[in-house]
Amino acid sequence: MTKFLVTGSLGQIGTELVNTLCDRYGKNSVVISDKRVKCDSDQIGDCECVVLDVTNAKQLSDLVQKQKITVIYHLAALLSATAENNPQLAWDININGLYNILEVARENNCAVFIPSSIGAFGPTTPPEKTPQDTIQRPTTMYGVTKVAGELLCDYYFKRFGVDTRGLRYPGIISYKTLPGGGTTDYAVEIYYEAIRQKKYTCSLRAGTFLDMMYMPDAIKAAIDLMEADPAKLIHRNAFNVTSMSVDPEKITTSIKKHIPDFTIDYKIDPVRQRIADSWPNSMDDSAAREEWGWQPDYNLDKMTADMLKHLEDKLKVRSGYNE
Ligand code: AKB
Repeated sequence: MTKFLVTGSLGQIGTELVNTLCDRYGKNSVVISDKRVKCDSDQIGDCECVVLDVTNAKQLSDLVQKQKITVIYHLAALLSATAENNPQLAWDININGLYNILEVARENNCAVFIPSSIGAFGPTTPPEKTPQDTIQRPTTMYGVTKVAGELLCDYYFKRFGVDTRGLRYPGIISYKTLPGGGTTDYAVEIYYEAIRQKKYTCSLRAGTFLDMMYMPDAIKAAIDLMEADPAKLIHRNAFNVTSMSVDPEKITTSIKKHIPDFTIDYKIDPVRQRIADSWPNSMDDSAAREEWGWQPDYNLDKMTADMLKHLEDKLKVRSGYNE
């Protein structure tokens, strides 16, 4: 029987992935874990939930053996801006945590899903339509951990046969759980503030183009990759995947179609701007399309309409929003 362990389950992607896995495979097939305790939150349904610190190798190994885990979705990690403010902690969680996951997978024959990021690229990477295989010299600790993680996953597959698979996620936009400490967080906050105040002060400059993706596509990509025929996977780890390349002005234009008096102004966060300037403007995700059939369901306008509809319900504020 396939039994899933999700680490970092209370994070932005984790809260939505666990619900999808529970619906798809049954709640007895999914073990939800997070370093933070509050696992009985209604965000994560009624799947079994345990406290797990991925930097604690023994705690992790005991859990995997006791629960007879066969597939690990390893989401526990620090995001880019937080990692830049605490690089030592970022190395510990993002690299030592991943190493523990790969070791436990090797010892117990588990498959592993690992999210990499557009942060694995740097200022010398070709910024437009960034190829799957290209220069990766990131200038942030987050990026260093992502590139090292991609290489470590390739190594565990080639050397030990561990079934590692992964995606280079762009910024993920969602209405259920807020991201924490990322460079692309503005692209979530802007929708909340559009509903709450009809105005938003953005931490990144107009014209800062980055790849983004709506959460349903991010979840679909992870599950499709893990279910893909391994014989067709040439890359396995760190597939470029994207749905749209946008800047704050493009998102503003899309929001204004529903909330015409929405306005944006700018107060630049130098740490986030420096990170964003070192990342690609847009990625080429043709390898993912060719090797396992990746295709997004949402473009910017479709995502905007769905985000605003759900946030209107969630925040219960009347905004004069046009359906
Ligand atoms: C971040 O901004 O740190 C993340 C990412 C793109 O990896 N959302």
